[in-house]
Amino acid sequence: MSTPVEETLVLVKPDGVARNLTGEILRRIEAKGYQLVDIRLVEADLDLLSQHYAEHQGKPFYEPLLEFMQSGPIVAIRVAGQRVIEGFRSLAGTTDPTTAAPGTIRGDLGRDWGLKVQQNLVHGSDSPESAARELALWFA
Ligand code: RTP
Ligand code: MG
Repeated sequence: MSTPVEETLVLVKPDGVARNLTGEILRRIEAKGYQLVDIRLVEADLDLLSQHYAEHQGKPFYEPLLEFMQSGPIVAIRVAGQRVIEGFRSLAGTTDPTTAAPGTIRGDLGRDWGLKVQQNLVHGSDSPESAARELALWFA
């Protein structure tokens, strides 16, 4: 039995775009062997972001998170491959960039900037259900 190809949504968040790390992040995705299927530069509005982050509504970091995600352009990427959803989460590293493992995107390239929200360079869908929902939002 073969492993089916799946798709995930990767976002290079405004901090990653502003720091000119989009190429480095794409390089890591391609070097891992995943396929770039579609890519676009997006200025996300409140409507898109509140749908994207619906699960976090009411949490203390929710408002700063939406503000941060509106602070500049985002690169949205549709990425395909076998087990790419968990594979990209592994490439990204854990949420807090200060302690994310070296070798990961967040661990190698991210840090705490003393701001109200973790600016951690990338987003990756966390399940097949999230991936389908988020890809429909960002690639409508
Ligand atoms: P993402 O959804 O962006 O891929 O990140 P994640 O699964 O690792 O983290 P999640 O828990 O879904 O949180 C979404 C984003 O909110 C920001 N955050 N800041 N305490 C904080 O300052 C804090 N907690 C979460 C991060 O940007 C995180 O990626
Ligand atoms: Mg998440």
